Amino acid sequence: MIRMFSTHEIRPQEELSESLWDFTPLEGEQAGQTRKVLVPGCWETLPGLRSYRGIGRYARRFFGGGNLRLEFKGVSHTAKVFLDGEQIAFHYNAYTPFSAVKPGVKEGEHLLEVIVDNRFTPESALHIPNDYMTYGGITRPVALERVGSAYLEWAHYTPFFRDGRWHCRAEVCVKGVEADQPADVWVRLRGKAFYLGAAAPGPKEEAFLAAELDLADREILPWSPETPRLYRAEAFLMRAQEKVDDLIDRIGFREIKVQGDRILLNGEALRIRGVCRHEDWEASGCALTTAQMQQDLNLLKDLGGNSVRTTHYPNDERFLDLCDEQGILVWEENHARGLVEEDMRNPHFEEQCEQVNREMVAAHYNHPAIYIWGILNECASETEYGRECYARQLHQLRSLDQSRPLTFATCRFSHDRNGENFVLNDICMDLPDVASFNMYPLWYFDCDVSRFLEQVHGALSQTAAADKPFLVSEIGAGAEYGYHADEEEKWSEEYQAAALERQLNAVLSDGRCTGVYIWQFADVRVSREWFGGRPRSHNNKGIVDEYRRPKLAYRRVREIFRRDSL
Ligand code: ADA
Repeated sequence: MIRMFSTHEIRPQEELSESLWDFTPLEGEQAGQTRKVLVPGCWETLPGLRSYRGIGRYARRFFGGGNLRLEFKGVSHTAKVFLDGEQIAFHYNAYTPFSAVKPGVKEGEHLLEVIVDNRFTPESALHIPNDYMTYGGITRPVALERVGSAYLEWAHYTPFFRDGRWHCRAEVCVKGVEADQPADVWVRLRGKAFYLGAAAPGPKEEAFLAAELDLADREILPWSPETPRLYRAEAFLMRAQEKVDDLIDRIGFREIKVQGDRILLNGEALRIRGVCRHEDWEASGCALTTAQMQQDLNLLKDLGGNSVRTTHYPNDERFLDLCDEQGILVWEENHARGLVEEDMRNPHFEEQCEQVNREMVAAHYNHPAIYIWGILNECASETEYGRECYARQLHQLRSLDQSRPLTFATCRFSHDRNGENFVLNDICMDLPDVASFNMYPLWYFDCDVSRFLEQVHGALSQTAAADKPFLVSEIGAGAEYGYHADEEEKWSEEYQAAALERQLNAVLSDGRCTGVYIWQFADVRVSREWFGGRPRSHNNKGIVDEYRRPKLAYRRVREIFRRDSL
């Protein structure tokens, strides 16, 4: 399944995933040995390859012809795509989609090959050894499409409320494949068709059209977490009175605004009870099935939670679709975790971040569930060079999307071992719309949580973020599933449950706080190469383990979140 709904009725689309491909590791003990594997998937789930970091070749045949467009929703982490032996695409980064078009392909059987690389090399600035796994493989769906002389690359919809009613601005990108007569560009929303104009982009060129859609005579129900109403929005191209291409999406009418220290959704202040979540399950690596995604959301809802932070990268679109449908608010962030200045000075860093930001917004713009974009989790926001990077990326995101606030999760502060004498070292607090802090009182240091929050607020009040909304973007403690001991003993389920109880009670009773994200939802594998490693090679701060078995903390969080939601 590529999305939770069909994105085309006119453009022929076939899913090439949910099928067997030939997979061959090209290095290591199994080099050259080919076997059948299911795509999407991670090679770490295959016997003998649990720790394989290297290059692999995926191949399958398909029938087709004409102007072919291949869309990969995610390959981890570098992909070279070959059609009948000719390279047609190169893409870096596991977490954003990419596509390739090959015009004039002869009807018949063709060979598609993808060379996938998950090694940590100097060319890779964002995938580095880290506190989560960079898996290997074609980890998200693959679609094969047939397009005409031009096709719809994307269509973005921005709902806004003005003069007592809903409006929507549509912006469409048409991409050219072959020279042709202009095509008429239309959008249909709430049963009304709107003409945007004619487009005739040359081969590989793009044409942009935009219009404000007058919906005055249509009933529009807003999208909210309680009533997540979605409407179908259909962009299409016409030639000689005939539809020749289409792109279907779903939108929700809602506006996000920052007012004083609150984040408002359609005028109502948000209260976040969230979890930080990696795309990671023991049996699947990062290539989750739709059922696993929904299982995570079932647990979140059972907890009384209302939000997910997509730590630390853009997520699979099916997951975002599920959040749209169920009113789960999403903090989606670009891909970067814990980079110090030296990492950020990697000559590829800037260009690779710029690309993730661009691809993330282009692909996920229409999801009403996404209420905020985040960048650069715990990177060097305490240095002048880091500040330049933060400023540049926030500027880029603002130019791509003016409809959502921006934030980043910082940990650039220092304090004593007991959490006293807090000093804020972050020099970027003037840049985001929302100030977000990752903090670990009762885990990495011992301190009364409310006392620690007081110190954070005290330091923030001296900065340009004094009156901005404030989020605790991470808080939590570790526990090994099944390890029971005294409540005072770290790594026991008892300790984690008691720590989270104290942490959450303090944060949720702090009137200045818009909400909290627990670090983290589930235990995840960490890359072996990441400095000292972690017990079991997992980050064990999940309130469920990697099989989704609840720890004691789960029940405690459930009581607190449920009480808070009343
Ligand atoms: C950081 C980081 C997370 C994780 C966490 C931890 O705040 O953002 O990715 O590493 O710490 O478990 O220490």
